[in-house]
Amino acid sequence: MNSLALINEFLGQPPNASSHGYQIDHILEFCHWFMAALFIGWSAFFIYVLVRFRKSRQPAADHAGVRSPISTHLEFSVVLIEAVLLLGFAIPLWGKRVNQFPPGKEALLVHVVAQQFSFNYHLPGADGQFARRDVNFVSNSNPLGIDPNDPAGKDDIVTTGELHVPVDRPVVAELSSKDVIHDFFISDMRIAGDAIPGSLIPIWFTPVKTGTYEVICGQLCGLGHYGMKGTLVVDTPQDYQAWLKERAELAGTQTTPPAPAQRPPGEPTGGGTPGTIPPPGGPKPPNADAEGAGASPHPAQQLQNVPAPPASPSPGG
Ligand SMILES: [Cu+2]
Repeated sequence: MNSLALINEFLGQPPNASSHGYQIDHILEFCHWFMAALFIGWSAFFIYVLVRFRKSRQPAADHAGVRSPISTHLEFSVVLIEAVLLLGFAIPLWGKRVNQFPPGKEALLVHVVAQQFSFNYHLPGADGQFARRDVNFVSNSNPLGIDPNDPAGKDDIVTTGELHVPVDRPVVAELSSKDVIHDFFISDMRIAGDAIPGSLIPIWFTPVKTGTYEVICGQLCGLGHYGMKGTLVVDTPQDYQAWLKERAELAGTQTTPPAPAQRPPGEPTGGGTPGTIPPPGGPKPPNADAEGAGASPHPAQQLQNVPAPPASPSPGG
């Protein structure tokens, strides 16, 4: 890091790895030096006043007060410097971040869907088309609710926790949330954005250094917030293509239906996707009653090790 970033480094700011980050670092660094100067100035003035107006030297209060215009000038220059910081640097930088998105073809678009307590990533795959998502399709094996009938979804890539992006290419991350407000924060990229249920909030950055970076949640979102971490891997273009290929192959194997999950003894082995619960009042999976009554031992038998009752009535009659 350059010699102008002493305070940022001292405060634990990791080295910048994005194309716009140095501008943020300059503002941060300047603000810290400016605040340090103000702190030293005001502290010195405070000590001077304590000594200068001590009781032994100034037994009676002076009701006229200060007549010198110096304090007005000092106050005015502080306001001026702050206005220049805000109007000259902070607002234009912010304006650039929210108004000048990279053109669609150039950028890599990824949907970031936050949930308690992880980040899911949805990439469009080779066809560049995102599949439709619907909350009704959400299950343990389909965390984003991707429509299985949408042909655009055949090559889509969904990952949880780890996202790969190529170096030197703008990334547009469209943020949303499945439950509460989270915040997608990558301090090495100098980027953060709230993920709010019901909203799609785009943010963008261009990674300029390959490496592995930490993604954290920047909003207190529940008991597991502290553990809501992910990884951003910035690859060379070759490594990125290899990762895409690997994910596509993995997705291909995942399209075959998973084997039924082993259920704890005594739990009904109904139809439907493992790990999903049929909605209350919805149609019962076939044979749920019969299997529930026949397959699991009678509760009395489990507890007291006595023979099962001779005939439990079958549901049909
Ligand atoms: Cu969170």
